[in-house]
Amino acid sequence: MTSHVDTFARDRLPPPELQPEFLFELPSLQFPPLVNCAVELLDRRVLAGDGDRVCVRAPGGLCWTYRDLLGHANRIANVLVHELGVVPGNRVLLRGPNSPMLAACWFAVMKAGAIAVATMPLLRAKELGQILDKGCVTHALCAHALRGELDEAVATRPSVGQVVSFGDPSGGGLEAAMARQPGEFDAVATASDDTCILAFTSGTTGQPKATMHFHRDVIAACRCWPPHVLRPQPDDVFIGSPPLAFTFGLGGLLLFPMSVGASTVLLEQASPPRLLDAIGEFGATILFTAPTSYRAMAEGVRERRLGAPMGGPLVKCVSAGEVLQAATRALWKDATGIEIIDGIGATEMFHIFISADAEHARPGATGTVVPGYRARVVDEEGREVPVGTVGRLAVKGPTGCRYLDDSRQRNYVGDGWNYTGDAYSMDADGYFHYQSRLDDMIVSAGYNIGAPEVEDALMQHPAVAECAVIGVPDEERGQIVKAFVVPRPGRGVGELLVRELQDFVKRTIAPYKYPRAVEFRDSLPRTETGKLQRFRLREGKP
Ligand code: 3UK
Repeated sequence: MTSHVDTFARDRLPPPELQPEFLFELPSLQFPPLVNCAVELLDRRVLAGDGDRVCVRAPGGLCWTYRDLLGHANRIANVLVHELGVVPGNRVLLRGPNSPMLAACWFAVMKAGAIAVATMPLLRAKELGQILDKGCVTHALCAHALRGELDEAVATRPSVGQVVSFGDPSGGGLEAAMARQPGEFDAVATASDDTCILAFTSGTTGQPKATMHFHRDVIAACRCWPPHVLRPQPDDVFIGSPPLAFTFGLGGLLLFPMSVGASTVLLEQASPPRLLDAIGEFGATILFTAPTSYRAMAEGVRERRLGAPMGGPLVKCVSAGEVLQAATRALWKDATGIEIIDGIGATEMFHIFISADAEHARPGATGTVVPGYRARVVDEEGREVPVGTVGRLAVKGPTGCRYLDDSRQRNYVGDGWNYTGDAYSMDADGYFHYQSRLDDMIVSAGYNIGAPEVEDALMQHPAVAECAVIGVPDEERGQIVKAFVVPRPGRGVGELLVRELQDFVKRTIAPYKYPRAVEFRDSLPRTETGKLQRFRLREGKP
């Protein structure tokens, strides 16, 4: 059963034997054959009498209730179907910084039974072109200010039908079309296993992969980690930095707040100083951002009294996307009094599957498996390893990896398990301890050394603002540990500091892990989602 007239996505699902096993053991994960995630999150909220509650806010005074968001989404859905000819199953590219209009576009695509292909604002024509091709995109809705790179990519691709702008100061484009349309739209009765988003992996290497997620996956994500770990309340105010094009941001800043009738603040600009300002201005209670951003914000936070222990309303802080070093957790707690909720998620899994709330957080561990999921650590042959042993992380749950038409499906899924590519160990209490990406494991003179462990040690030194560790080829040892260090402002760099850092690491962790090479840098290469690109350092690129 499907609502899709355009069967592009269904025709490109991985074959059944290469799909992971899906688990629906929780009572809240029993899905009927027909489900539309927008109806669940938006229409039902208004029908249930919450239409006047604040849903989305943005700087400049913009404030939409759930009823407002539904009305805007309905008008856009009418534009898509009646003016742009979108049929269920078409791929609609979305491009814009986080904003209420982008959220309305996302819900419109869901209600029309189409497939949203949200893209990171920083992408250039070349990367957008890869996405247009891979997703065989048929239509696009794009923030006026970001048209340039998209137009360049579309110019050589006649298969992309219309591109419509929103936020055009001349008042034309999508808003004008919306004004011609009614504010009611009956959502397409999508199958629970109709694909509704293509999420491209933020990937630190190689050709982009498109992961496919169904309507039921979106709802499943809302019913696992949020109620069991985050436990948000209807009066919470969510805020944060990850783009809605990143499933971390889509869940944390749009779906999860709406799943409890809370409100969310969408910021076009969420650099650490702006995010700090906005937390205060909007009285945010729940924050989503990445470890680097917590480190940067910790500096400027003290005088602002943001966290509850300091008299501010902020109570919950979520970190994901990259390992949260014990040093960063301590820095943030020191500055705000708040214990960070760490969680590992992946685009392939949609959202977080191992995590711990503030009460159960343990420095140096990501957490325990989220209800609805199973996780284990296995060896090369897929056999579970003993407690305390490092191996490959394998997970399964209600969501899982489906790459669109991609031979790399075999690398991520085996025997029904999803392999995230991370080296982890599990302790006797069931806490999972991140070691490194499997390909960031350094083997030096026969020792296995996880890059993040050395980074964590370095980060505890007062002269270090940021750092990255890689293995570089070495005749004698196979590889040696090399550290790239961004010094704190005002720190003189030179041989003396190199020696000091090396001795410091030797005293902090096992001495054989110390960086034999140290190079100072002004900054480190990162993806738009804040992930360190160690491969770029390995390639010797700046
Ligand atoms: C790494 C972490 C240690 C890990 C994501 C939350 O990051 C997300 O998705 P991506 O596809 O990357 C997945 C990979 O990132 N990672 C993420 N979180 C942590 N490593 N500790 C963490 N807390 O290597 C993982 O395999 O970009 C995160 C929700 C949704 C997401 N898409």
